[in-house]
Amino acid sequence: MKTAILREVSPSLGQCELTHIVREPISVEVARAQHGDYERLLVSLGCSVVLLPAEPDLPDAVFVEDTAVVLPDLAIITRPGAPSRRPETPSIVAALGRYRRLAHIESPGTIDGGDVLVAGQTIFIGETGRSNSNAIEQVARLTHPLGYTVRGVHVAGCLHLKSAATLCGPDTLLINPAWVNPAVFGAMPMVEVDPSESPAANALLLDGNLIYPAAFPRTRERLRALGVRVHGVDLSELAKAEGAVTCCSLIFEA
Ligand code: CIR
Repeated sequence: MKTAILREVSPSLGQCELTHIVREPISVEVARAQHGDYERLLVSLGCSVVLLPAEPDLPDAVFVEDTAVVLPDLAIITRPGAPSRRPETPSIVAALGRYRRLAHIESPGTIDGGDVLVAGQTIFIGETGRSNSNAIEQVARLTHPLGYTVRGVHVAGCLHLKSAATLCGPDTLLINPAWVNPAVFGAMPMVEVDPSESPAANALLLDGNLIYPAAFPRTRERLRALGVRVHGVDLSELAKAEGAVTCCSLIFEA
Protein backbone atom coordinates (compact mmCIF):
# COMPACT_ATOMS: atom_id res chain seq x y z
CA MET A 1 0.00 0.00 0.00
CA LYS A 2 1.19 3.50 -0.74
CA THR A 3 1.66 6.02 2.02
CA ALA A 4 1.36 9.76 1.35
CA ILE A 5 2.75 12.30 3.80
CA LEU A 6 0.92 15.62 3.59
CA ARG A 7 0.94 18.70 5.77
CA GLU A 8 -1.98 21.01 6.45
CA VAL A 9 -1.88 24.49 4.93
CA SER A 10 -0.18 27.05 7.16
CA PRO A 11 -2.17 30.12 8.22
CA SER A 12 0.86 32.14 7.04
CA LEU A 13 0.77 30.76 3.45
CA GLY A 14 0.41 34.33 2.15
CA GLN A 15 4.03 35.02 3.19
CA CYS A 16 5.39 32.18 1.04
CA GLU A 17 8.54 32.34 -1.03
CA LEU A 18 7.91 33.50 -4.60
CA THR A 19 10.39 33.42 -7.47
CA HIS A 20 8.65 33.50 -10.83
CA ILE A 21 5.19 34.88 -10.14
CA VAL A 22 3.81 38.09 -8.74
CA ARG A 23 2.39 38.02 -5.21
CA GLU A 24 -1.38 38.18 -4.98
CA PRO A 25 -3.70 37.67 -2.02
CA ILE A 26 -4.14 34.02 -1.04
CA SER A 27 -7.21 32.73 0.78
CA VAL A 28 -5.99 30.22 3.35
CA GLU A 29 -9.56 28.96 3.62
CA VAL A 30 -9.79 28.20 -0.11
CA ALA A 31 -6.28 26.71 -0.12
CA ARG A 32 -7.30 24.41 2.75
CA ALA A 33 -10.44 23.31 0.93
CA GLN A 34 -8.46 22.54 -2.24
CA HIS A 35 -5.82 20.72 -0.22
CA GLY A 36 -8.60 18.68 1.39
CA ASP A 37 -9.89 17.68 -2.08
CA TYR A 38 -6.35 16.65 -3.04
CA GLU A 39 -6.06 14.55 0.11
CA ARG A 40 -9.41 12.84 -0.57
CA LEU A 41 -8.34 12.10 -4.14
CA LEU A 42 -5.17 10.41 -2.88
CA VAL A 43 -7.24 8.34 -0.44
CA SER A 44 -9.69 7.36 -3.20
CA LEU A 45 -6.72 6.17 -5.27
CA GLY A 46 -5.57 3.88 -2.46
CA CYS A 47 -3.11 5.97 -0.45
CA SER A 48 -2.90 5.85 3.29
CA VAL A 49 -2.46 9.52 4.23
CA VAL A 50 -0.31 10.74 7.11
CA LEU A 51 -1.44 14.32 7.67
CA LEU A 52 1.04 16.44 9.62
CA PRO A 53 -0.27 19.47 11.49
CA ALA A 54 0.14 22.93 9.97
CA GLU A 55 3.28 24.88 10.84
CA PRO A 56 2.00 28.38 11.68
CA ASP A 57 5.42 30.01 11.26
CA LEU A 58 6.47 28.16 8.11
CA PRO A 59 4.43 29.50 5.18
CA ASP A 60 5.65 26.96 2.61
CA ALA A 61 5.55 23.87 4.82
CA VAL A 62 2.54 22.45 2.92
CA PHE A 63 4.93 21.76 0.04
CA VAL A 64 6.41 18.67 1.69
CA GLU A 65 7.90 17.34 -1.55
CA ASP A 66 10.80 19.74 -1.19
CA THR A 67 11.95 18.31 2.13
CA ALA A 68 12.86 14.76 1.10
CA VAL A 69 13.61 12.33 -1.71
CA VAL A 70 12.12 8.95 -0.91
CA LEU A 71 13.60 5.88 -2.60
CA PRO A 72 12.68 2.26 -1.89
CA ASP A 73 15.65 1.70 0.43
CA LEU A 74 16.54 5.20 1.59
CA ALA A 75 15.05 8.63 2.20
CA ILE A 76 17.28 11.63 1.72
CA ILE A 77 16.33 14.61 3.84
CA THR A 78 17.03 17.73 1.81
CA ARG A 79 18.56 21.02 2.81
CA PRO A 80 16.08 23.36 1.07
CA GLY A 81 17.51 26.13 -1.06
CA ALA A 82 15.41 28.85 0.57
CA PRO A 83 16.72 29.41 4.13
CA SER A 84 13.15 30.15 5.30
CA ARG A 85 12.26 26.54 4.44
CA ARG A 86 15.03 24.73 6.31
CA PRO A 87 13.06 24.48 9.60
CA GLU A 88 10.53 22.35 7.71
CA THR A 89 12.73 19.25 7.78
CA PRO A 90 12.80 18.13 11.47
CA SER A 91 9.13 17.11 11.47
CA ILE A 92 9.68 15.26 8.18
CA VAL A 93 12.62 13.39 9.75
CA ALA A 94 10.26 12.27 12.50
CA ALA A 95 7.53 11.22 10.04
CA LEU A 96 9.74 9.47 7.47
CA GLY A 97 12.03 7.81 10.00
CA ARG A 98 9.23 5.30 10.69
CA TYR A 99 9.44 4.04 7.12
CA ARG A 100 12.99 4.45 5.81
CA ARG A 101 16.65 4.62 6.68
CA LEU A 102 17.50 8.33 6.49
CA ALA A 103 20.42 10.27 5.04
CA HIS A 104 20.87 14.03 5.14
CA ILE A 105 22.16 16.60 2.66
CA GLU A 106 24.80 18.63 4.46
CA SER A 107 25.90 22.25 4.04
CA PRO A 108 26.99 23.76 1.66
CA GLY A 109 24.67 21.56 -0.37
CA THR A 110 21.16 22.85 -1.03
CA ILE A 111 18.44 20.95 -2.80
CA ASP A 112 14.63 20.97 -3.05
CA GLY A 113 12.78 17.73 -3.70
CA GLY A 114 10.96 19.54 -6.50
CA ASP A 115 14.20 19.40 -8.44
CA VAL A 116 14.51 15.62 -8.20
CA LEU A 117 12.94 13.44 -10.86
CA VAL A 118 13.46 9.72 -10.42
CA ALA A 119 12.95 7.76 -13.65
CA GLY A 120 13.83 4.11 -13.16
CA GLN A 121 17.44 3.97 -12.02
CA THR A 122 18.23 7.49 -13.22
CA ILE A 123 17.86 10.46 -10.91
CA PHE A 124 17.63 13.75 -12.81
CA ILE A 125 18.30 16.81 -10.64
CA GLY A 126 17.57 20.38 -11.71
CA GLU A 127 20.41 22.86 -11.39
CA THR A 128 18.32 25.78 -10.16
CA GLY A 129 18.38 28.63 -7.68
CA ARG A 130 17.37 26.02 -5.07
CA SER A 131 19.64 23.06 -5.88
CA ASN A 132 23.40 23.29 -6.26
CA SER A 133 26.14 21.05 -7.60
CA ASN A 134 27.41 20.19 -4.12
CA ALA A 135 24.05 18.65 -3.19
CA ILE A 136 23.85 16.86 -6.54
CA GLU A 137 27.24 15.26 -5.79
CA GLN A 138 26.00 14.24 -2.33
CA VAL A 139 22.91 12.59 -3.82
CA ALA A 140 25.13 10.77 -6.32
CA ARG A 141 27.37 9.46 -3.52
CA LEU A 142 24.40 8.32 -1.45
CA THR A 143 22.56 6.60 -4.28
CA HIS A 144 25.37 5.12 -6.39
CA PRO A 145 25.63 2.08 -4.06
CA LEU A 146 21.89 1.52 -4.63
CA GLY A 147 22.39 1.34 -8.40
CA TYR A 148 21.30 4.84 -9.40
CA THR A 149 22.92 7.20 -11.87
CA VAL A 150 22.54 10.92 -11.11
CA ARG A 151 22.39 13.55 -13.84
CA GLY A 152 22.38 17.32 -13.27
CA VAL A 153 19.97 19.10 -15.59
CA HIS A 154 20.03 22.75 -16.65
CA VAL A 155 16.62 24.37 -16.06
CA ALA A 156 15.65 27.94 -17.02
CA GLY A 157 12.48 29.97 -16.58
CA CYS A 158 10.81 28.04 -13.77
CA LEU A 159 11.28 27.17 -10.09
CA HIS A 160 12.14 23.49 -10.19
CA LEU A 161 12.96 20.70 -12.63
CA LYS A 162 9.55 19.20 -11.88
CA SER A 163 7.91 22.47 -12.96
CA ALA A 164 9.38 21.62 -16.38
CA ALA A 165 9.11 17.84 -16.57
CA THR A 166 7.40 15.01 -14.69
CA LEU A 167 6.44 11.43 -15.45
CA CYS A 168 2.99 10.97 -16.98
CA GLY A 169 3.51 7.24 -17.52
CA PRO A 170 6.02 4.72 -16.19
CA ASP A 171 8.60 5.84 -18.73
CA THR A 172 6.87 8.77 -20.47
CA LEU A 173 7.61 12.41 -19.70
CA LEU A 174 5.28 15.38 -19.70
CA ILE A 175 7.55 18.27 -20.59
CA ASN A 176 7.74 21.99 -21.29
CA PRO A 177 10.64 22.16 -23.79
CA ALA A 178 10.97 25.92 -23.22
CA TRP A 179 12.21 25.29 -19.66
CA VAL A 180 14.30 22.13 -20.02
CA ASN A 181 16.03 20.64 -23.04
CA PRO A 182 14.23 17.39 -23.99
CA ALA A 183 17.53 15.94 -25.26
CA VAL A 184 18.66 15.58 -21.64
CA PHE A 185 16.20 12.72 -21.25
CA GLY A 186 17.51 10.75 -24.21
CA ALA A 187 15.06 8.44 -25.90
CA MET A 188 12.27 8.65 -23.30
CA PRO A 189 8.86 9.08 -24.95
CA MET A 190 7.48 12.57 -24.28
CA VAL A 191 4.29 14.59 -24.35
CA GLU A 192 4.79 18.34 -24.68
CA VAL A 193 2.55 20.77 -22.83
CA ASP A 194 0.27 22.91 -24.95
CA PRO A 195 2.29 26.06 -25.75
CA SER A 196 -0.44 28.26 -24.19
CA GLU A 197 -0.07 26.42 -20.85
CA SER A 198 3.54 26.92 -19.70
CA PRO A 199 3.17 25.61 -16.11
CA ALA A 200 1.34 22.45 -17.26
CA ALA A 201 4.22 19.96 -17.00
CA ASN A 202 3.72 19.11 -13.33
CA ALA A 203 1.63 15.95 -12.97
CA LEU A 204 1.51 13.38 -10.19
CA LEU A 205 1.63 9.77 -11.37
CA LEU A 206 0.18 7.22 -8.99
CA ASP A 207 -0.10 3.59 -10.11
CA GLY A 208 -1.37 4.35 -13.59
CA ASN A 209 -3.48 7.31 -12.48
CA LEU A 210 -2.46 10.86 -13.15
CA ILE A 211 -3.40 13.64 -10.74
CA TYR A 212 -3.50 16.75 -12.81
CA PRO A 213 -4.43 20.44 -12.36
CA ALA A 214 -7.82 21.49 -13.69
CA ALA A 215 -6.14 24.69 -14.91
CA PHE A 216 -4.63 23.09 -18.03
CA PRO A 217 -7.43 21.64 -20.20
CA ARG A 218 -5.48 21.69 -23.46
CA THR A 219 -2.57 19.69 -22.13
CA ARG A 220 -5.04 17.42 -20.36
CA GLU A 221 -6.56 16.59 -23.75
CA ARG A 222 -3.11 15.59 -25.00
CA LEU A 223 -2.74 13.27 -22.01
CA ARG A 224 -6.21 11.78 -22.50
CA ALA A 225 -5.42 11.11 -26.15
CA LEU A 226 -2.50 8.99 -24.93
CA GLY A 227 -4.91 6.84 -22.96
CA VAL A 228 -3.76 8.12 -19.57
CA ARG A 229 -6.34 8.05 -16.74
CA VAL A 230 -6.42 11.70 -15.66
CA HIS A 231 -7.97 12.89 -12.38
CA GLY A 232 -8.45 16.65 -12.28
CA VAL A 233 -7.80 18.62 -9.13
CA ASP A 234 -8.14 22.36 -8.52
CA LEU A 235 -5.07 23.68 -6.69
CA SER A 236 -5.37 27.21 -8.04
CA GLU A 237 -4.97 28.85 -4.61
CA LEU A 238 -1.77 26.90 -3.87
CA ALA A 239 -0.56 27.78 -7.37
CA LYS A 240 -0.50 31.42 -6.18
CA ALA A 241 2.24 30.23 -3.80
CA GLU A 242 4.02 28.60 -6.76
CA GLY A 243 2.90 25.15 -5.70
CA ALA A 244 1.64 22.38 -7.96
CA VAL A 245 0.42 18.79 -7.69
CA THR A 246 3.64 16.95 -6.91
CA CYS A 247 4.79 19.38 -4.22
CA CYS A 248 1.97 18.72 -1.77
CA SER A 249 2.92 15.11 -0.98
CA LEU A 250 5.66 12.59 -0.38
CA ILE A 251 4.38 9.28 -1.71
CA PHE A 252 6.08 5.93 -1.29
CA GLU A 253 5.49 2.23 -0.79
CA ALA A 254 5.35 1.72 2.97
C1 CIR B 1 8.71 27.95 -2.68
O1 CIR B 1 9.04 28.91 -3.39
O2 CIR B 1 9.54 27.24 -2.13
C2 CIR B 1 7.24 27.67 -2.50
N1 CIR B 1 6.51 28.90 -2.49
C3 CIR B 1 6.71 26.78 -3.59
C4 CIR B 1 7.34 25.42 -3.57
C5 CIR B 1 6.76 24.51 -4.59
N2 CIR B 1 7.37 23.25 -4.50
C6 CIR B 1 7.46 22.38 -5.48
O3 CIR B 1 7.01 22.66 -6.58
N3 CIR B 1 8.07 21.24 -5.26
